[in-house]
Formats: sequence, C-alpha cells, structure tokens
Amino acid sequence: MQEQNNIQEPKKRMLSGIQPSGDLHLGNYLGAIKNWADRVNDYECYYFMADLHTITVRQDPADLRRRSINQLAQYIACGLDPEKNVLFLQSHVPAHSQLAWVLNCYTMFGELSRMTQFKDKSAKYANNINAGLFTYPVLMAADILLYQPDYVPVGEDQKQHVEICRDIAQRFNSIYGDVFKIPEPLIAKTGARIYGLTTPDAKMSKSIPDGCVFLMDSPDDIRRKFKRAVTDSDTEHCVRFDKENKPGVSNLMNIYATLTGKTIPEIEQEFEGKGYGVFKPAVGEVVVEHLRPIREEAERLMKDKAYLNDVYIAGAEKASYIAGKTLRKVYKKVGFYQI
Ligand code: ATP
Ligand code: LTN
Repeated sequence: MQEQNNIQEPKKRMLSGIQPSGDLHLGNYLGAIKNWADRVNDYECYYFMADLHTITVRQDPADLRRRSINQLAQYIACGLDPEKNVLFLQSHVPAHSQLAWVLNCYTMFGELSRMTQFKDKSAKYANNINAGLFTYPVLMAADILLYQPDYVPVGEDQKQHVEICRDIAQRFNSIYGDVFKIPEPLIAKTGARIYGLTTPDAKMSKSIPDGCVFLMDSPDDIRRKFKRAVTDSDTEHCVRFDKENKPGVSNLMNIYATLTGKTIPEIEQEFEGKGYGVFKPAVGEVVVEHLRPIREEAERLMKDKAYLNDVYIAGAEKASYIAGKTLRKVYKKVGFYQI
C-alpha cells in the first residue's frame, strides 16, 4: 500500500545552500541544516556549498578551499547522508553562473536595491560594494530555479531572497510559459532566528565570534560561551519567555526548546525558581551533548579527503544532470540558437 502511494506521488523536492565563508555555527545548524537533516527521508534533497556567493566579499583563497571541503564533512556529520541527498559545490555546476546571467536580464535594478542583505552588507563592506554583492539574489534565484524545487528551507534572514526568486520566476513564466516551478520558503517554527549569546539583539553570526557557538567548538569552549551569555538586566532573574524585555533569556529558551523538543511553558516550569545560574549551564550542556557526535564525526571525515572528493564528484554529476535540463529549456525559450 505504502509502495503504491510512493509510485503515485513522487517525493517533493527540496534545495538549499550555505556559503563556505566561515565555519558553521549553531545559528546555521538550528536555522537551516537541522531542518534539512530532519527531512531527508520525506523529500528528494539537494544541498550545496555556495562558494560562488562567497566572493561577493573578499576571501582568502586558501581558507575558502579548506572551508569548502570541511563544510561538506560537517554537512555529512549533521546527518546529510550523501547516499540519500545530492551534496555538491556550486562552482562545480556551471549552469548556476549561466542561468544567473539570463536571470540578470529579467531582474529590475529597483527590486535589487530594496534587498535588506545588500543594504546591510554594503554598509559593512563600504570599500567593496561590487556588482556581485548587488546581484547576489539573482545568482541565488538561479541556484534555486535550476532544480525546480518545491521548498527552500532557510533561516528567516533569507526569506526576502526566496521571495525575489519567486518574483523573477513568475516574471519569466509570464513571458515564456511554465518554465520554472515557483518555490516556497520553508522557515522553521523554532530556531529560525538564533541571536548571538553576547548580542541578543543581533543574529548569531560568524562575524561576531564572541557570542557565536561553532559546530567544531570544544565542549569547554561551548560551556564557557553559555556561562558568559548575556541574560537581562532586570532583577526578576526568572526563566520566562519575553522577547521584548528578556531577549537573551528568550534566545536561550529558543535554543533549548529546539534541541530538546520541549515547549516554552514546559521549560518555564522546569526552571521555576532556579535562576540563571542553573539555567545557562543547563542550556550549554544540552548543546555540548547535541554537538559532540557531530564534531567527532566531522573530525573523522575531514581527514578522509579522498572520500569527500568522491562525494563532490558524484554530487556534481547528479546536480549537473538536473540543472542542465532546466538551462537548456531556458536557452531555447529566450531564443539562443541551438545546435
Ligand atoms: P553572515 O553572517 O556572513 O551573513 P551567516 O553566518 O548568517 O553569514 P549564511 O551563510 O548567511 O550564514 O546562512 C546560512 C543559513 O543559515 C541560511 O539559511 C540562514 O538563514 C541560516 N542562518 C544563519 N544565521 C542564522 C541565525 N543566527 N539563526 C537562524 N538561522 C541562521
Ligand atoms: N544566501 C544564502 C545561501 C544561498 C542559498 C541559495 C540558500 C545561496 N544560494 C539557494 C538557499 C537556496 C545564505 O544562506 N546566505
């Protein structure tokens, strides 16, 4: 019976990527990768390292190379089995750059100017506001549309980019017919926005290493970071969810909830009358234990470059096959002469 259903309804397709522009952290994991790993059995999944995107900001070439292979090891250690998912490096599939050029011509200057990430990054990297930073969302739209996915699981900060991708696809389809599937962003209910442990008003990000918990951090580093987490300045000192007045505590509760599956009221009850001195190390310990097997497996895989290279080669082949089909269709529709 089950088998019959599978035959009638092909699995929905899912695609996402992360830039290898820094080491993966708890925000990437809870906002994105954990949701990918939780769904591998129910969807046909494509996950990639967005290395083309990283050079919108200057990168050290040796670091970029090292992180591109280490990130693959970390994806696999997080539960993305290369036998069940297509894992690949964006620059290994030329169709991404090729489709991006075409889509550039169907994307408006005005809509790109409204992108929050462009505004943030051009303020942050004011001496290098390059054209790639501006057209970043077009390359991202190409990444997505090539694979005709149903869903794009990302953290909340990427929602605007998935929305512009939908707009570009709809514009293209309205001219040429149904070329692209219109994808939906998939944003987790908990973990979609993790804040820095020392900056509870800014998202956890590798660019603020102080309050950022990296997947490869040692247990002692993680414990130390949670002990020093900013809570709040009121005198109440009770574990209560209140994003407005207690952003630090609420962030820690969100992390705890996402990793344990407990609800916010259950957590409030668990720590009733216990204060932050008990709560902060408890969250730290849950994180340490959750990340321990991931770190150990990633360390093992990072030493096996031959295996990682094989995964990349197989991933690029499978991805190129699907991406090539869409690209050929697009080239034909816009009128490029076919031979
Ligand atoms: P940067 O700080 O350089 O912008 P980043 O650390 O935010 O980078 P990205 O490569 O931009 O990492 O994000 C990869 C994925 O992780 C995206 O789906 C993004 O939405 C998600 N993500 C990143 N930071 C967080 C966070 N703090 N909370 C939840 N999800 C996050
Ligand atoms: N911009 C994304 C990375 C990214 C991506 C994508 C995510 C590049 N291409 C396609 C989903 C789908 C980010 O995480 N900063």
